Parts: sequence; structure tokens; C-alpha cells
Amino acid sequence: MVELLSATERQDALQNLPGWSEISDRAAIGRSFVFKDFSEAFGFMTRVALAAEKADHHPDWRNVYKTVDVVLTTHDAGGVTARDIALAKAIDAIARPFR
Ligand code: HBI
Repeated sequence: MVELLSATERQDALQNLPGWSEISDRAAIGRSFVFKDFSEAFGFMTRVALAAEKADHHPDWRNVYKTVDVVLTTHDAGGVTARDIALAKAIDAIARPFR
């Protein structure tokens, strides 16, 4: 079972994840992405979905038109783990070319 990150480990990880922040009441981390239009937003979601399947770690996300709100937590551990940090990094790499 993957271990929960400590508060310090979470803060350190977030230093290298610009745009992501702690959602403390949900024991999670989150970031919002705004794209040019719905088509780009959904293209981003399609790519993230494939990465999530590969990682067997899935986002809790919401899409309204060109905005995608992403929340990551590890249900099995009841909070933020290294798996969330790894997926956040993968998600940022997917979002980069859309800029
Ligand atoms: N995704 N975010 C998240 N958190 C999990 O704990 C998780 C998951 N996707 C799949 C998964 N766990 C499976 O390993 C378990 O449901 C068996």
C-alpha cells in the first residue's frame, strides 16, 4: 500500500508543481486548467485519461466548456501520496503543448 506523504513532503512536492495547491478539506491536491475551447479541453482530458489508465491512478475532475478542474488523491490511502504527485507531473506535461 502506498504511503501518505507528510505535510512537509506535500509542501516540497508542490514547490515543483506550479499551479497546484493543497485542497486540505479533501486531503487532495488540485489545479484548474483553461484551454482555448472545449475541443482542446477535451483533447487534454483524452490524453490524461490514457495516462491515468496506464498509471492505474485516476483524477477526480470536472469539465465546464474550456475549463478542467483536476483533483488528485489516493483513495486507498485516504490522502495525498507519491502517486498523486507523479500523475500531477504527467498531467502538466500533457497540458504544456496546449499553451
Ligand atoms: N485512483 N486517484 C486514485 N486513487 C486510488 O486509490 C486509485 C485510483 N485508481 C485505481 C485504484 N486506486 C486501484 O488501484 C484500486 O481501486 C484497486
